Amino acid sequence: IGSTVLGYPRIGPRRELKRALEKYWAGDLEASALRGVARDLRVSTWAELAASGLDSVPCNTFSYYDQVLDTAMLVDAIPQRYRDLGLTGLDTYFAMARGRDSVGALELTKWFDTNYHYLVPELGPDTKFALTGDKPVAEYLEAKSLGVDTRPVLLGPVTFLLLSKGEGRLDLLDALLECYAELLGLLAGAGAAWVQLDEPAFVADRTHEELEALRRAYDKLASLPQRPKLLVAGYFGDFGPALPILANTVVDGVAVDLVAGREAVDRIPAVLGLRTKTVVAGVVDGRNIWRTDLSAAASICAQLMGSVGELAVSTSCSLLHVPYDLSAEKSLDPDLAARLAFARQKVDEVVVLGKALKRNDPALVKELVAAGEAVRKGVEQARRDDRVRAEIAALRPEHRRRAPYAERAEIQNERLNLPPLATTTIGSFPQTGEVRKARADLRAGRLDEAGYAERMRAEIKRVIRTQEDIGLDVLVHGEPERNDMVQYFGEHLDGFAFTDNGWVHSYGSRCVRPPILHGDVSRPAPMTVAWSTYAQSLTTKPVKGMLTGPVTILAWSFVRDDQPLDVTADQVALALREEIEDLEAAGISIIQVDEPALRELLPLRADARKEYLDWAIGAFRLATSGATAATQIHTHLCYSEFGDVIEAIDGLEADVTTIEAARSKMEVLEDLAAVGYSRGVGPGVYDIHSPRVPSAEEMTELLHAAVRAVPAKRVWANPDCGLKTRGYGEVEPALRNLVAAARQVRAQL
Ligand code: THG
Ligand code: ZN
Repeated sequence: IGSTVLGYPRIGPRRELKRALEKYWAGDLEASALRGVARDLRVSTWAELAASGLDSVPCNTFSYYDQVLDTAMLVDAIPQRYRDLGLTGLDTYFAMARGRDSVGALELTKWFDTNYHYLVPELGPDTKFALTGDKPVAEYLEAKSLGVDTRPVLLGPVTFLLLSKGEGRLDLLDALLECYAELLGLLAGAGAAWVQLDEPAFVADRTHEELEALRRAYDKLASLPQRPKLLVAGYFGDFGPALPILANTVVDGVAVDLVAGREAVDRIPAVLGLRTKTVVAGVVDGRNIWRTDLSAAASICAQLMGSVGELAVSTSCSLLHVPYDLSAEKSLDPDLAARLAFARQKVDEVVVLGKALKRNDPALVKELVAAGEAVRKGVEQARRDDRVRAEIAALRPEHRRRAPYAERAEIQNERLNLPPLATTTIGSFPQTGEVRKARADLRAGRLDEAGYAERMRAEIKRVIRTQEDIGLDVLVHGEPERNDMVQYFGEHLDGFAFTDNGWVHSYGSRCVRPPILHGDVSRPAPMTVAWSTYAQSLTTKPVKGMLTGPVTILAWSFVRDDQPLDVTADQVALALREEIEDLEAAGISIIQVDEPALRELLPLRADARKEYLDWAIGAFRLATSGATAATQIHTHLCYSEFGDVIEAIDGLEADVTTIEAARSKMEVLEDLAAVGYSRGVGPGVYDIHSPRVPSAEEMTELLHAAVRAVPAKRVWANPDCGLKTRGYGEVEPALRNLVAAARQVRAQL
């Protein structure tokens, strides 16, 4: 294999696929034209990777929507309700991804600890796998016809089952292996020398039964008479016990993540089975955007070389999680740009490493050493702020502690005088065409700062009037000034930088542009105070201040890797602490600090979780504990199942926690009660991820369920997330129903 990458971005260097998909869905593009755009993207990716000098180029890394959904389609795991729609293959696929008419989409959830989301296949006893698709074979042949002999990448069968939902899904392994066996036979027949099977589920803790399933799967696939060589890839952490298991099968190679799973370097030489296998060393970080210290990476490879069959070099995981090309960036500070590598640059790093390992070329060795020195020097030149460092050094436990809750609750109740089941929203209101246009006009210079602020104030006024008219108890300013809840704060803090085109795939056609957290963080000026105080000046109802928490800011940024994350989190927390102080001084009585990504960064292996939660909770508390007892601190959590981190939610010590629960039917309340959570809680009673307007009756029922689990004076009535992605046509009636529901339940108390 020599040198390779485990995968590549697919949305297009200018988001061509996003545009084509959205046009196709709107009915403005033919299926054939969409296929043409997809083909062009595949062709240019293969051409670029082949020309870069990689020894092995991956294929089947393209997807119209999601690689897990592709796998479900490949093996005919299509739930009956989608078949019944009677659509073409492509439209059935999109119906599963996005829903169609009255048929909802498959569930969307986080891909391991990344900000990418995959669709969860639904399996059951009725599932009959059959190899009905040919996407991997077709892509392999398509590349071959262009003169590029590629390595098809498949989601491995065991990880596919583990990521799916359905009782007894592992019982389906043998049937699924039949499909994989048939597919491997076809790929061998087409000429594929290697196939990559991704099994990232095994970098998380797995039961004995699951590890046995892995052994069984690869014993079976490796014993096929006619098959390509098999490379099994584990990434986002250390392969752990899966490594010796795979080493004892007759698969031909394993790809290991030596960035997130660096510990494996010392264990590999002791795994005797690897002495006859190819080990693909993932030494170039596939998830972050810093240049690799190539001399350090080369010495890791050198350390492994004698103790494995063939040593190859690669990225730690697919490059899906980084932007395409640094050379598209024209406005980055040159000193910072010199420290960065996006997907295209990481390919070059892998190629250089691969060459250096093959021949003992002094010029290449010099290049590696120079690259290593440049990286280390760049890190030393990172923005340093001695004031921030002194503050961090001076932190004491009392900086993370507020007055006791009972005391806070009494003062806050007196100050706010809210009814039981107080109604509120999570923060954002629909982003109208005018708001987006104002932002675009500001960026393009068609609108000056003053004109922009004028438009934003007009929007805030409209949002406040709307909420008063609906009769909500606690109002928000609606966040028209925010493009993204992390990007906005990054733009207002020192120590962050922004890209023009650094898009990273989030799900489907959606992308985010993570800020780059490259130096010590501080707050040069208030970030939200003007908007919040303007909104508060328009009403006698309390207006919530709205901030994004330190963990979420880290999770959704590219973060410096030259110091521990907890130090960086505390720096962000100190900046937020100053913001809270300013909001309080300006008369804001309720401040919400959102942490939707709290669960996302939870380590995949249980033994690392406590350490993470300690610093994550510590950073949140550092941000919020400067608030006086009279200020009510809210937090908001969403996008995850929170069962694993319920105690941590209690540990945040927020006065009120609003949490996505419309779908899980209030179970989260029982979970919270079980760990002794005794503060305010707003279980979302309106699922904003669906365009459906919930009736007052159904929200009344959910609120009744809530007051059975928690005393009414601690319950809040709110939607389960921000309203940014919805339209006013749905939001207004839904919020009116919400207020009616709360009033009705109150009347019956
Ligand atoms: N911000 C960031 N990460 C996130 C979310 C977020 N991860 C989890 C969740 N929310 C993902 N959800 C979305 C929802 C919408 C979009 C992206 C991620 C989205 N993106 C626009 C697009 O692709 O067209 C681009 C937005 C822009 O112009 O900045 O709509 O809220 N960081
Ligand atoms: Zn949310």
